[in-house]
Amino acid sequence: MVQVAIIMGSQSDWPTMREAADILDALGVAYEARIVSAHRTPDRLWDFGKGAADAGLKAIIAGAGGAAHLPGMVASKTRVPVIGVPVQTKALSGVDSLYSIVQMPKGYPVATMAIGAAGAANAGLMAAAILANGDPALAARLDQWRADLSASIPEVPSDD
Ligand code: RP5
Repeated sequence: MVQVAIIMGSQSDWPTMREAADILDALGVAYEARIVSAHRTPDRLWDFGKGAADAGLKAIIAGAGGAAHLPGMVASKTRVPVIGVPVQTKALSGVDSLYSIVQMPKGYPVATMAIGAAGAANAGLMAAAILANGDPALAARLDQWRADLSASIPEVPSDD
């Protein structure tokens, strides 16, 4: 069963959100990716949020840019943990997206990542970490991924 959904406000968000998908692929975590816009497809958003828990989702990664209402609106419709990714915008460099996602009112949390590609990759890791709590094999793969990253960091800077 697919336990992670990656949703985004627009096709234009996919190059960023693919970073989350790549991490989940690397860790062997199945996911579904869908375009669900808070403004352009509000009915799709409502239906997705309403059905998320019954569909068996354990984490939702939601990325949007600008007036980035998608993560917060999904969080208002489901208790499934929502991980928000502020997509970097041209006009305001993603600060608009960050503020739109991070300032949720008490009661409806969104776990907000950094702006852009790093935030999307970390969203994938966060979703994997949530699933790893109940999946020892995934926990081992995530531990190995972290150890590999650590081992890849040189101790001495290079001029090359
Ligand atoms: C938001 O508006 C989307 O999440 C996207 O980041 C931004 C721009 O969308 P497009 O005009 O590129 O479709 O809803």
